[in-house]
Amino acid sequence: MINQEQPFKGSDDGPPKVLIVDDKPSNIQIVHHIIKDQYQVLMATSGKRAIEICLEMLPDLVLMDVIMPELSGLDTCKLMKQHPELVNIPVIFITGLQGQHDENACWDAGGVDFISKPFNATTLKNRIKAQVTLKRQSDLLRRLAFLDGLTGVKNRHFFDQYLETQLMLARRQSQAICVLMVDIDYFKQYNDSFGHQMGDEALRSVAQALGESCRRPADLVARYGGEEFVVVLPNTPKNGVERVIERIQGAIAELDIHHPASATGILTVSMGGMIWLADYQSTEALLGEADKLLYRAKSLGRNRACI
Ligand code: GH3
Ligand code: MG
Ligand code: MG
Ligand code: MG
Repeated sequence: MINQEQPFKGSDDGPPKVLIVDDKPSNIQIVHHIIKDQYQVLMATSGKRAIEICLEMLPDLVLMDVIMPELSGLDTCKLMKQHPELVNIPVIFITGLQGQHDENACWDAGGVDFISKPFNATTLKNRIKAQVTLKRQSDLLRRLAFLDGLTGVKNRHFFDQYLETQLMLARRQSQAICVLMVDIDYFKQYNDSFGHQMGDEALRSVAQALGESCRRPADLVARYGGEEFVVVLPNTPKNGVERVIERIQGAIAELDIHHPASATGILTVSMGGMIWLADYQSTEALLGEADKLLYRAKSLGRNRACI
């Protein structure tokens, strides 16, 4: 399961964020003192609070005490591994427990490393560094794997997973969800008139205009293929969809891309938007309906939206 950006969120600007979780504040202070110069340090004295901070701050690493009242470190880690947004955050256990059985329990809970107390500060720093480096590299790869190279918006692969997740959420919460197909009008002729490089430039501009028109964190713009984009608007009823469509049309008009084959003289798009309220079926069915509506917008003369 994924969430736009989200498993892929986790910014790499600024020093990496490390969350220290321990029910004893004095233990937190010891580790804090060792790592505070290299990392942005976050702290939690309970498993519950740790999860809240993880969701809010998306740390690059968690240093987790094992024995804590209420939610243990092991259970906190297990909860993180079940959470789509937190599953990729590595957890290193730091504990006074020594037995093989205790170590195994940490691996089983989903930990990536296990450090016994008392620990050597240099070893601790290096083991943290190894995991944080790995995390940043895999974040980067995940981001690249889900981006369209030409336009910089998300690619089809990401869209497929995102739509699946959002449909599930919408179904569970009985919310409306809209999928909007956006296709550039007479784009073959645009390429024929101005060449592929200008065509690519126009695709990038359209992608940017779409991104600026979809403002909620859960809204997604992706390149579906060729000169076709797709927009997902979770929890958006019809009037909200109409507003987004108007913004898209405004933003594309504002690009003011000269296009002789277009009736208006500038590049335009046609859109087909399918809104589902309760009768959710498959993602394929939803896309099929949106595609039919796009086709209708084309046959009615282009530069319009059918929803
Ligand atoms: P319609 O208004 O019916 O959508 O007509 P159209 O010409 O836009 O549609 P058609 O499907 O006939 O052609 C799509 C064109 O989009 C074909 C190709 O020239 C162009 N295209 C697709 N992908 C790319 C790309 O990555 N870069 C460039 N420059 N052009 C592309
Ligand atoms: Mg403890
Ligand atoms: Mg087209
Ligand atoms: Mg097309």
